Amino acid sequence: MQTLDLNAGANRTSEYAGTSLTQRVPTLVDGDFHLSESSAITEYLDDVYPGTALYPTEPKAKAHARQVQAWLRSDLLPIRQERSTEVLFYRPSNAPLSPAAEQAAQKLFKAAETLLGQDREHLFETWCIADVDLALMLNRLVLNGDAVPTRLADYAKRQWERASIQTWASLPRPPL
Ligand SMILES: N[C@@H](CCC(=O)N[C@@H](CS)C(=O)NCC(=O)O)C(=O)O
Repeated sequence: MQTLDLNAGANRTSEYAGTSLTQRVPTLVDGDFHLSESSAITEYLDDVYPGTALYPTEPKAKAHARQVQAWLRSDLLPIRQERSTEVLFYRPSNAPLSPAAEQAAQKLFKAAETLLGQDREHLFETWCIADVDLALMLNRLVLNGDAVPTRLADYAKRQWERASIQTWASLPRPPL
């Protein structure tokens, strides 16, 4: 695995452009095959490599997992803006949530509660990559100290304890 310093523009070099159509991270390099866009990467890895399944195999559950991922990446913009990933990797924000972000948070909680019910450990029968997306969105709030229903905060914290997530979360990062 190779990390890039985005603040230093390492993704805008011609060398990186040669491997990444989008010049964004993440990009997978698998031999002479190059692929950007995280959902495309996880679907490719699931199709090609054995090991821990990233998506449910049952078609309807798989479609719902993709639905969760696509929704979280295209909606809830005020949360993504006001609780950026700096909250996850560097430090909390001390600005209160705007009314628009509060509204987005309520929408997120309602959807997460519907998906998880009262007692589910994961979104589907077993862990899948959409659990990471949902936990990441919730943790923008949880790790910042914003109010999150206990059931959802517990789910997000548990998901964050997963070894692979901890490996990723504790990668060295350049100072801000
Ligand atoms: N839709 C893309 C988004 C990727 C993305 O936003 N990457 C950011 C870092 S989290 C990035 O590379 N930013 C640098 C830039 O756009 O110049 C995906 O899911 O992979």
